[in-house]
Amino acid sequence: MSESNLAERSDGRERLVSGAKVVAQALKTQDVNYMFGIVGIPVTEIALAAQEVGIRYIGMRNEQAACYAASAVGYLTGRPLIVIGGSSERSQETMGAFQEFPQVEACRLYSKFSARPSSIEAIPSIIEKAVRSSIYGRPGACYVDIPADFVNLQVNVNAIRYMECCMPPPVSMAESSAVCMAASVIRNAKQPLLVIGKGAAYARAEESIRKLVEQCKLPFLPTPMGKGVIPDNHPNCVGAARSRALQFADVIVLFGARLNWILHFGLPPRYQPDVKFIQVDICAEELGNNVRPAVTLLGDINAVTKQLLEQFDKTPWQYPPESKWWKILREKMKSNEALSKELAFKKSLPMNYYTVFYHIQEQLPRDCFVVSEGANTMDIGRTVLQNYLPRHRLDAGTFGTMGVGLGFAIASALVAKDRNPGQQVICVEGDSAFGFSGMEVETICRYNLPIILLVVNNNGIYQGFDTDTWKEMLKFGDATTVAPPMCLLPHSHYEHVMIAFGGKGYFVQTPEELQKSLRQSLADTTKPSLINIMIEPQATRKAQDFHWLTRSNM
Ligand SMILES: Cc1ncc(C[n+]2csc(CCOP(=O)(O)OP(=O)(O)O)c2C)c(N)n1
Ligand SMILES: [Mg+2]
Repeated sequence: MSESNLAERSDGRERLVSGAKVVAQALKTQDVNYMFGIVGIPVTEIALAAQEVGIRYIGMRNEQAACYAASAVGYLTGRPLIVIGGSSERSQETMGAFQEFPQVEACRLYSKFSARPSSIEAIPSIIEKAVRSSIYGRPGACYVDIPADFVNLQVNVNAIRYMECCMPPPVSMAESSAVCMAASVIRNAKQPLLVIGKGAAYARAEESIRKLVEQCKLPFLPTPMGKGVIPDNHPNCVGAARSRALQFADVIVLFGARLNWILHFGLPPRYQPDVKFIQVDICAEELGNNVRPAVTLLGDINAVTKQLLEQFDKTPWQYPPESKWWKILREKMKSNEALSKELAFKKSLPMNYYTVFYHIQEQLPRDCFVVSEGANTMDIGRTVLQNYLPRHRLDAGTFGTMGVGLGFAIASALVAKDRNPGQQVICVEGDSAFGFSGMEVETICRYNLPIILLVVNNNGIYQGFDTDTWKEMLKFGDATTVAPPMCLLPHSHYEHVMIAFGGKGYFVQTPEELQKSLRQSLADTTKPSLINIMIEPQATRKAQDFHWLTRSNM
C-alpha cells in the first residue's frame, strides 16, 4: 500500500505513527540512551520524539561538538556514534531543494555504514544495521539519512516492525598456535615492554592486562588514552621513561595500540631495527601495518589477554625484577621526574606549564575524568596529570583534532551523573583549543554539569606574546601583516565566558591563586567553573630526546 493511501486513512480508526517517532523508538530499542544535536527544520520532531521515548536529548551549540560528545559517550558506554542527518524531501531531489546534498555518499568515506531508509517501515532495520556496524569489529561512526518528508509522515503503527536490540559484539579469540608463539617470544625477551592502547581501554581489558603485568612482572607503557587501564602510579608503569622504553625494548606487545604516528610507526630510530612486535588487535587490517610483526593475535583484546594468561598459568614465568633493563628504565624515570619537578618548583612568574600542572595534580580527585586538548597544554599535561581508572582520560587522540574538549567533557559529565553522581570532570584546555567550541560553556551551564574548565593561557597557539610585546608590535603595522600567526589576543579573560552564563570564573596568575580557585571549584559542586590560568607566553616543554620526530605540535 502506498504511503499516501496510509496517510489518507488518518480518520481515527487507525493508529498512526510519524517517521520521527519511528526513528526515536528504533534508537531506544537498540539501547541508544543519549542524543546530542541541534534542531531545526526538519529534525526538531526527532529530538522531541527521542525525549518522549526516554532518550536523553542534549542540545548543543554546534554539530561538531555534538558529534564529539556523542563519540565520547560511545567510548564510555560502548554505543558508538550514529549520526542522523535530516535531508531534503525525496520528491525534490535534484531540483535544488533546501540544503540538498548527497549526504549518504559524502558520509560513506567517514563512516562504517551510510544509508537512507527506503521507507518509514525500513527505518528500524536500517538503524539496527547502523548500531550493529558501529560496535562490531573495530568500532566506528555510522550515518543514517532521514528525508524531510519522513519526519512528519504518518503510517499505520502495525506496519512497523521494530528489530530486537542487536546482540553484543561476538568475542573472537586468537589462533592457539599464535598464542603459544607469543608466549614463547615474551619468555625469551631480554628487554620486554607492554604497550597499552585505547583499544585495550575500549575492550575493558583492564583486569586481565593487570594480571598479566603483575604475574609476569613486565614493564608497561600506556598510550595517551590507554592511560588508566592500569593506574599511572603502578610500580611497573614506565610512562616517565617513554622514549627510552620504546627505543631499547627488544620485544614489544601492543594491546590495542596502532603503530601510527603516536607510536612513531614502529620504525627506527625510535625503535631497535630488529625489535619483535607482538600485535593484539580486533582489526585484522591493522596487523603488519608499517612493520613485519613477530606474532599477530587477532581478536578481542580481553579474550586474547586471557589466552596469554593461560599460557603463563600453565608454565609460570616472571621477568626478573633485578634485570639491567629495569635498572635502565628506573634510572631514566627518576631523572625525568626530577627534571619535571625542578621546572614545577620554579618560583618565577608568570608560571610555566609544569608549575601549573603540578598544582592541578596535587588536588585532582583520584576518580575524576581528565579531558584535555591543546598542543603543549595537552602534551605536558599528560605527563604530569595522573590517571587511576580506565576510560577516564579523553584527549585529542590520534587525529589531534582541536575542539573536542568541551564535547568530551559534556559527555563524561553526563555519564558520570548517571553512573556515579558526585564524580567530577576536569577539562584542561589550551587557550586556542578552548576557542574552537567555547560556546559550549552555555551548554555546560544550561545542564549544570559538574565540569571544571582550566584554560592554560599563553596568549597563543604553542606560544604567544605578552601585552607589552603585542603593543610594541602593533607600532610596526596592522596586526594582519605583523602579528605572528600563532598569536592570540594577550591577557584575554576567558573566565568571563563562564560568568556570562552563570558559572564561576577565576583569573589566576600565581600558584597560590591557582590552588585557591581550584580548591573552591572542587568544593562548589553546585556550579561549573572556569579557571583562566595565565602562564609565561613563551613557555615550552622541556628538551626532548627525539624532538625531530615528535609530531606532538599537531
Ligand atoms: C581542528 C584543528 N585545527 C587546527 C589544528 C592545529 N593546531 C594544533 S594545536 C593547536 C592549538 C594549540 O594551542 P593551545 O590550545 O593554546 O595550546 P598550547 O600549545 O598553546 O598550550 C592548533 C590550532 C588542529 N590540530 N586541529
Ligand atoms: Mg596556547
